[in-house]
Amino acid sequence: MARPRSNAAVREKLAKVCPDVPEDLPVAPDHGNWFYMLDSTAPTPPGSRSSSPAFRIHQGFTPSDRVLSLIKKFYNTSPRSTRDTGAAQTRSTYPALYMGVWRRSSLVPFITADATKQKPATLDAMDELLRAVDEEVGKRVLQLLGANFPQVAKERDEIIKHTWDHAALSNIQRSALHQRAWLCLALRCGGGNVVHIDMNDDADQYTVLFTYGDFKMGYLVLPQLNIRIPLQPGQLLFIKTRILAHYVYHFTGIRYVFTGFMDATLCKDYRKYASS
Ligand SMILES: O=C(O)CCC(=O)C(=O)O
Repeated sequence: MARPRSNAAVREKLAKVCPDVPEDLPVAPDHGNWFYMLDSTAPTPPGSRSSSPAFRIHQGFTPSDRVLSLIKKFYNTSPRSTRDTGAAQTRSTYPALYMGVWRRSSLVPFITADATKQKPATLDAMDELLRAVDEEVGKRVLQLLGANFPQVAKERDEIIKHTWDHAALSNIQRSALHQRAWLCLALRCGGGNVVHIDMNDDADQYTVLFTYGDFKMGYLVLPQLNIRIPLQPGQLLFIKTRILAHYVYHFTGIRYVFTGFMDATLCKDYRKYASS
C-alpha cells in the first residue's frame, strides 16, 4: 500500500479508484473479533512488527456510566478546541480536542495546546476524564495488543516511557496527561466524517479508536480494504491510520469517539535511542 502525500491526494486518488465508496461496501460482523491480515505470501513491509493493518476486538473494554458522565461534565465546561482550523475540509466537520504530547516538526516534545490553554474548570474535568479513560480503556489496550502483537505492545510501552523521560516534559505537573496506551488522546462528539489519513502517525504503531454514547451505525469505512466496521461502545479498533484512509459514515444519536495517537516523530526518536 503506497503512502499518499497529503489528504487532498488521498481524496483525489480515492475518487478515481473507488468513486462510489460509502453505502454498499460490505460490513464486518457486529460481534466477534475481526482481523484484516496481510497476505502471508506477500513480502513483509520492512521493519513491520505485525501482520495486520487493522483489527477490531469485540469485548475490548466495559464502557461505564462514570466515564460517560465525565465526558459530559468535561463538555459542560465548554472546552476550546484550538487545533482544528480547516479540519472541516480535511478530517471532520465535528471539532476535536487533542490531549497529550506531540513532537512533529518541533525540536522537543510538547504538550498540546488543547490540554493547556483552557480555563481551570476545564483542566480539572479533563484530568479527571483522562485518568478514568486510562484506567478503563488504556490498560485493556496494552493487554489486548500484547496478546495479539507482543512486540508492538512492548515497543509502544517503551516509546511512551521514553517520551515522558524527556527533559522538556520534566516540569509538567499534570500526571493525567501521561497515559499508558497512547501519546495523545483526541475526543470528538460526532466522528471523523471526511476521508483522511493521519500523516503524523507512526506507520508501525496502531492508532486506537473507541466510542461511548448511544448511537446507531457510525461504521468506520476503510475503502482500501473494501469494508465498513461497526464500532460500538466496548469495542476497540486498532488501525494503521497513516497507511489506511478512513472516515466514519452516517450515524444517528450521540457518538463520542476517542482516538489514541502515536506521533511518528516521537516513535522515531525512541527507535534511534533504542538502536544506539
Ligand atoms: O470518528 C471516527 O470513528 C474516526 C475518527 C478519526 O478518524 C480521527 O480521529 O482521526
